[in-house]
Amino acid sequence: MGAKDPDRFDLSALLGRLGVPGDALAGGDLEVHSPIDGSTIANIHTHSETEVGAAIARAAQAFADWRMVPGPRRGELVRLLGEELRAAKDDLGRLVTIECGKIAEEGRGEVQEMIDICDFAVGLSRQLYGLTIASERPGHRMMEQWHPLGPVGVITAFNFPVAVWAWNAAIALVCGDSVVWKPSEKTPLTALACQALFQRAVARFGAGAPDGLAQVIVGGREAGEKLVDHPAIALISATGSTRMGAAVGPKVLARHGKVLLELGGNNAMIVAPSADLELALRAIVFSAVGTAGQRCTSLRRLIVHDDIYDDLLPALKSAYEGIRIGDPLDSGTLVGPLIDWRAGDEMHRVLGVADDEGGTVHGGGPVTDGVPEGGAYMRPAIVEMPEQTETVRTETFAPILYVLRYSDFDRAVALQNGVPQGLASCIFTRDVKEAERFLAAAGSDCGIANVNIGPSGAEIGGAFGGEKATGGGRESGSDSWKAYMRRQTATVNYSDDLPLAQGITFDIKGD
Ligand code: UN1
Repeated sequence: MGAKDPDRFDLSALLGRLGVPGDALAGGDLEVHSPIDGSTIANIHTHSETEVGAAIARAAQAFADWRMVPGPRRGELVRLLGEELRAAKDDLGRLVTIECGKIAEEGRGEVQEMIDICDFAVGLSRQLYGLTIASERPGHRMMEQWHPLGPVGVITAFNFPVAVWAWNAAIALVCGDSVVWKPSEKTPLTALACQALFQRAVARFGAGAPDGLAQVIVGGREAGEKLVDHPAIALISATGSTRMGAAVGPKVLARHGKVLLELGGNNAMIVAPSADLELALRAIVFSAVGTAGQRCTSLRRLIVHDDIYDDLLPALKSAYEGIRIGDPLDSGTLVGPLIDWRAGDEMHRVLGVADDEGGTVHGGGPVTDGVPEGGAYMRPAIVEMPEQTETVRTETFAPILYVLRYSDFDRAVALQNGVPQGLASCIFTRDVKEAERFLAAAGSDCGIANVNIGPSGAEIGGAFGGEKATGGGRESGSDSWKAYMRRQTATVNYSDDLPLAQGITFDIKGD
């Protein structure tokens, strides 16, 4: 596979425009592959344990300076980063496609998500509001204020190789924190490109952005562990599998660090009898096969009412047959490759298990015609299941959509909630009562619940994350910034007395 023309993606020119020096691509110990054809596109240097330790020390030093820079001034650096991203949108989007295999439109969309979070963070840099709280004591003022937290360790997955860093970094930087980023071993080039764009923003910012404010460490599990275990890292924000989260969470908590976990999803859509089936169909296809089913928000379970099952299923199957699978760089392709053949083989294995459990599998095999040789191109699968089996309850990072039937609304909600994960959920209905019940306390138990919108493709303005095995963390919009700061309750006594709370008398003179 490595014998293919190494420059057919014009990678060195592309990386050059993004500011990554050509010598970063060769001579290193980490082979980077393009999922498009499985070929080796770079051999980059991984950081040793000592180098990771040095990066953390630099981040701690940078934090000590950066926390003293006023919030709006910190926002200016993020504004400049947003400008760099705007200028580099097409190039960085293309690199995302080459390195993680998502289609060109989605590669650019991911960069747009980065630009959006920068804009959000710039506004936020003037709105890191605290509270004034009524004190029970006369002549006292009580308040809550927010201070920078410390160096933040960001661990990201291959499927959103750049946007998830931006959600964390843009917010952490305006909050006064430094950032050390460990990207997926499968997507280090996009991380180097982000780092180069960040350095351009720093150069334009002028004095005041300390060395080591945002850094990338390239490496495997050990590099991540060093970050997770290091007492100087105040917050670990980790995106990945539920298994990874179960390992990382307790380790960070054991050293009394903070965690923000963004783990697996097993997202469902309920299609009610009153649904606009045309809209539902479009939403199903985008969220189930988009990004080749490799979003944590991908639609994995479809819960369809008996009355419309025989209308929806044939339409869905025929929509799947028309989906263009191919080179993600070609416009018109809707489904690109899976990240690698390991993922392709796993999809194949899981479909076999679903079949054994009584499922009827439509599609799902490898695609060999009209796709670049060497990539893991798989036909998205629809699997009609008799019940919500263990396989359905497990997240497989591939385009597999399980279909279940229901006749009673409460049963549909029970199915939707009846999995370990709790990320994204949705209902298609025109019945206001059903929509409201879905959003009520006894409705969806997920961090994201939508009506007449699919589960994926969230806007950055909302808090992103989920409950249960999804990890409970929230990042991106709303008040997620609070995870990146430390809260301080401060009470000031401006009276001539020392009244105690709860009316306690404690007279040291004894009279
Ligand atoms: C992820 O898959 O890790 O809502 C994040 C979405 C995207 C983010 C997905 N904005 O699908």
